[in-house]
Amino acid sequence: MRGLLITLEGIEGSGKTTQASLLRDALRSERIPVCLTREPGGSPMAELIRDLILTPREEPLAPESELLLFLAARAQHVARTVRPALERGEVVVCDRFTDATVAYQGGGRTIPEPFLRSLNRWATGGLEPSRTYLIDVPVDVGLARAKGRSGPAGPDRIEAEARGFFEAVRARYLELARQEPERIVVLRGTDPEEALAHQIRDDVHRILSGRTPNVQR
Ligand code: T5A
Repeated sequence: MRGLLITLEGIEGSGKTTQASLLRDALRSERIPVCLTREPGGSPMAELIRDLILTPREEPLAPESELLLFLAARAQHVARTVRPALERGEVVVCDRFTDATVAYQGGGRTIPEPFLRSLNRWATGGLEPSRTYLIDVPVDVGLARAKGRSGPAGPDRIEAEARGFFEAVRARYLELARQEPERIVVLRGTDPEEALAHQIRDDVHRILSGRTPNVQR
């Protein structure tokens, strides 16, 4: 595939969505074809699954069901949005992807990591990002920002988890970055938005000039 898959990860309120759209704007202004997308979601069907997962309801969602819904959304998103954009040669900027499952369902819900990795491979057909920016913030900072942003509907189903859940998610993200330092770049999410945007833009330019192909296993 000719395109490039870039993902942004981090706990709630880390600033992923802000950076994903700043990167999209920067690439667009340079006339580089770009597809900004997100998980869960990113295609009409996957957005419906997103709503199922995140909207708080009376019936609790079992962790196994939650995992399979994230994977169902991912398979649909990859098939309908990500692969077609990569085949058109676009830079795909994706707000969360496979690492989120390892961090949240692995770190947060304690589902074994090898099982999660195998499901991720199956759902994506082995597609992996060329670069991932992990925007790291202390849990208190992230949750305070997320709280400031959530509307009158209040927190979504996952945002309503206890603080310890997010500490475990953050720790697993940082562990992933230690395991894969060539792919995952850790950024300090308490830095100003513009400074972070610069670091990401410079790194993406380096990748585009070297054209690291997408990893396909
Ligand atoms: N999930 C997802 C799983 O459990 N498993 C999975 O496999 C997947 C794919 C999805 C939820 O699903 C879970 C993870 C999540 O719980 P989401 O749509 O990704 O949720 O939403 P959130 O992570 O909740 O996204 P947020 O919008 O809360 O956080 P962002 O995107 O990290 O933060 P952003 O950019 O919206 O910024 C939040 C606020 O902070 C400010 C912004 O202006 C905004 O007000 N901000 C900064 N302030 C100061 N300095 C900076 N550098 C700032 N950057 C942003």
